[in-house]
Amino acid sequence: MLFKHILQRLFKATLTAMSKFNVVFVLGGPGAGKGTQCQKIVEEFGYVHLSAGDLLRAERAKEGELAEMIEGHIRNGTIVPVEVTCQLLRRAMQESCKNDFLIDGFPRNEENMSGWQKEMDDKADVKFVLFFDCPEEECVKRCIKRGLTSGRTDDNEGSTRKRIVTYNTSTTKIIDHYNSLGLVRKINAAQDADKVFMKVREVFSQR
Ligand code: UP5
Ligand code: MG
Repeated sequence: MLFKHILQRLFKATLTAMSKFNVVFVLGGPGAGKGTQCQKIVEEFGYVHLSAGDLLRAERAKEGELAEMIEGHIRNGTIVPVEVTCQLLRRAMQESCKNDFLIDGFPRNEENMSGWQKEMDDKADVKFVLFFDCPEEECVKRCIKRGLTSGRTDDNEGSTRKRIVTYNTSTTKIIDHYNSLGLVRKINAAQDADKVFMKVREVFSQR
């Protein structure tokens, strides 16, 4: 009887684990190289890349009722309410019909993290956090350079510096939190992109 009960519990736990999404959060300052490295991870390790920023920009482009609010936050480097971002992420995850996700640029603050936990803890397992560590001035330089061609309304010095303030005041706490759980894989992002990827590859190969 006890054996049957244990088997049933084991079966149920296995089914739950199998049906959950696997998530790697990808964090780092503006221009640290999150998107660049995610593309490489997709090519080599077959994850689905979901950039929270890209999803918000796509939502803004629809010019619906959220567009103005999203644009205000992007331009000021502040953070869109989690209900909006989390819903976009969840929808994209479910529509992809895949299981392994790189979630790039989220969670950025405590509200993001608690909103994610409330909505997604029973649907997704956060395997680890890939953290691209890049000096501020290098971040600014990269974003300004990209601004020459990107068309992004936040790729200018003023918006980039505001994004850095938000990153320093809000996002670093989230990285510290996951670090205290032993979940952060820190990569030096201030080197050539291929060299950065060599370190990223080591992290994913260990899995
Ligand atoms: N580059 C990349 N790697 C390089 C290297 N090793 N050496 C030299 N150059 C390198 O790279 C940036 C630029 O640097 C590119 O030109 C690249 O070629 C070059 P990229 O890979 O794009 O860096 P990334 O870290 O992705 O920078 P990004 O600007 O996208 O980061 P942000 O975090 O600022 O932007 P994001 O799109 O995630 O968010 C934008 C805004 O959306 C936020 O400020 C916020 O207002 C809002 N947002 C939310 O509110 N909530 C969210 O959950 C997410 C976003
Ligand atoms: Mg990006």
